[in-house]
Amino acid sequence: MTASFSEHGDIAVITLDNPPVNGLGFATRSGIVDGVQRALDHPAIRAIVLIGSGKGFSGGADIREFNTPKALQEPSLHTVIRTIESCGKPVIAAIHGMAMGGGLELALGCHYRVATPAAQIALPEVKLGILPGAGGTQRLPRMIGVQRALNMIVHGAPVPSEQLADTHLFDRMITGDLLEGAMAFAHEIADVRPLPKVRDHQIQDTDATQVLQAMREQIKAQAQHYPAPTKCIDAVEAAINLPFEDGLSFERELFLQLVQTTESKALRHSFFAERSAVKIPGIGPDTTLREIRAAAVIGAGTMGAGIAMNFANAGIPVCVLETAQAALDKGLGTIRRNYENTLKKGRLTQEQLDKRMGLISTTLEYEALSSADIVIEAVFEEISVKETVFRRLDQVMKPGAILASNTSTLDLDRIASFTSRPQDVIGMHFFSPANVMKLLEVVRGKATADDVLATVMALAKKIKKTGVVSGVCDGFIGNRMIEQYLRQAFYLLEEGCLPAQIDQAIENFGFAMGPFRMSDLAGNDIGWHIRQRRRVERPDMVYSQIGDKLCERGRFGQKTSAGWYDYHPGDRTAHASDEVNQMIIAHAAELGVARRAIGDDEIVERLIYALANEGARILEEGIALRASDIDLVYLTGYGFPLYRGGPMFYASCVGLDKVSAAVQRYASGPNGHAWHVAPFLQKLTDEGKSF
Ligand code: T1G
Repeated sequence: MTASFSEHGDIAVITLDNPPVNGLGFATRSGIVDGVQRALDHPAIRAIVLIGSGKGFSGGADIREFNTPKALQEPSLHTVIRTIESCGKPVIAAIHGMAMGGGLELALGCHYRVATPAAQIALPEVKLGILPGAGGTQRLPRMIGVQRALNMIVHGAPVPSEQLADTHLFDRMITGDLLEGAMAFAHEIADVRPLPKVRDHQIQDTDATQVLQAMREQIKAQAQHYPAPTKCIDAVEAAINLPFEDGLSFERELFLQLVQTTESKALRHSFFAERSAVKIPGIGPDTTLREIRAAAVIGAGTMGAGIAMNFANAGIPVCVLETAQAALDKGLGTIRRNYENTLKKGRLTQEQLDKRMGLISTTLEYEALSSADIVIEAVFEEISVKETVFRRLDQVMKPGAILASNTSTLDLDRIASFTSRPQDVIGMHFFSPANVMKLLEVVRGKATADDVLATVMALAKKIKKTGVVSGVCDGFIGNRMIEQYLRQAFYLLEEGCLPAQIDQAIENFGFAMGPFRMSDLAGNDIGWHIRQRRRVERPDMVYSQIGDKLCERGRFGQKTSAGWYDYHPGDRTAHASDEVNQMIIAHAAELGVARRAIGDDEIVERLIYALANEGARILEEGIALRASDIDLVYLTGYGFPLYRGGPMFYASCVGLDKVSAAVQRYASGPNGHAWHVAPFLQKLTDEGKSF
């Protein structure tokens, strides 16, 4: 049973015991109701304490049950709360660790609440695209006031229990043993009648209308793509204006609307995707990890400097090596400037800045790195340069040190072969700017040892990165897919579009940045070099020449104040370029292509299905462990809109039959040679499945 019953003299104790977070799944809900009934039937019992074992009180409803019959199977959370609230004996919620979502709503149904300090109190449902659906929007404002309740419900952020000690939410803060404190409190109130019910509290706030209006203003921007925040406000408004039961019904109605939305399903998908990514088949969570006490970075360029900051931010000493003092000074200057910008924004104190700078040392000598537990190479993307570096590292690094490469396109197995210890070699592909972008592709070589992989995945979490395991292939997961996306973008220019139209269509879809603004930011010459290499290595990968023509004019993007767009110095605003537009039209004429008007729908289909189709190949080759890992790469590294869940989730929502039919259609259209339905996509389509 995931909710146990025990008697301590005249006090009954119901203990939630459903690891890892006491999710209020069906069995737990049943256990609570049974426990309350047992306490009621037992004449000697005078009060009931409800307490959580393990991490905390409860992390809320069991999200895994959502959109399944179990979620609503009686006793529903509503029934549990009603049973407690109408119980003839006092029920005290004893909270430690966390009381979140349905967990907090369960506590709000109790007659009393006691808590230890530093317990995380939250109604985070809005972050899953829903709202508190078991009375939280009706009861919390009655306990802590409209403004504070609205902030917690609309933003979903946790508040430490001691910050709520001044409200009616907690009847007592317990600093000693929680269970003892709760039972002592139970004896004090055992005979108090009438039993206090949160629903009987009146909302006193005289400024409630202004507070609600101000919050509606505040969330206007996100309201366009996320329906939940607005409905959170509507539910709190009902708590102010409607009788309690009516407010409860209204909240329930809104919850049932939201839980069916694609946005909510996408947000829940992302929640679990982040937690699944750390699971590697065949490598258990009890794998012994290598100790990472000190790190080293080879290269103090943009990437190397950013990578070093990640370690300093996590409190790990890091030594940066360069070939010349000037390069070191420049790199350290970049790091200091980045920290000072954060300081100016008030997100860093001077003391923190000094501490972090103090953790970063520099050297010109490889020997100085020998005691580091991990070294990450971030030098020029040229295999001969990598070879020199890794042969040198193999000579100086201590046995057991992890040798990581930040390469984004080169063969990691080949890099590993430059050392005598390929089992210690791994890829850590950061995304620029490395100190900002959350995504870290962790590239597992053929020889990479399991404990090295597990260590780097744990290190990713420690340096606040979202680690996703990738196998070795050209472009790993993200860049391999983005290449098909860009191929389509170039072909669309030939066939009738202009950069601004394509970018606008993709930004309306929800990407932070369309392909051409993104390429101008990253540098068009990067893709240019890759295409030149590709022409030799992968003759099957035929591109439109339009991108090369752009680069032949030296239009590399923002760094040359001219790319697909024109830029004014010091201003990142992209201005449509007549020169480029004329170049595109002339290029199509040279090819004899009759340009045509192309709708935004086709633009979005061709770019996003190109991602999903290549993602299907990456799955069938085992480069990615699961489709949600691919989604995570796009959600955390490429600005894919969170409310659409990632390219694979989005394709599944559209329906793989529609996606594969569209791919077939494009395969018989202009530049159809670039389209081949991935066998795995076809297989899932034939079986009526999704990713
Ligand atoms: N349901 C199911 N599984 C959950 C879960 C939940 N609510 N919360 C966490 N897990 C799993 C998670 O997938 C992972 O599983 C493990 O627990 C540890 O999680 C009616 C309907 C509570 C702060 O949104 O914020 O109540 O990968 O790694 O870092 O209004 O989990 O190990 O197999 O995150 O210590 C509202 C979501 C639900 C809270 C703990 N509640 N969870 O953080 O551990 S909706 C939430 C969290 C609701 C009612 C509505 C965090 C945490 P695995 P973890 P952690």
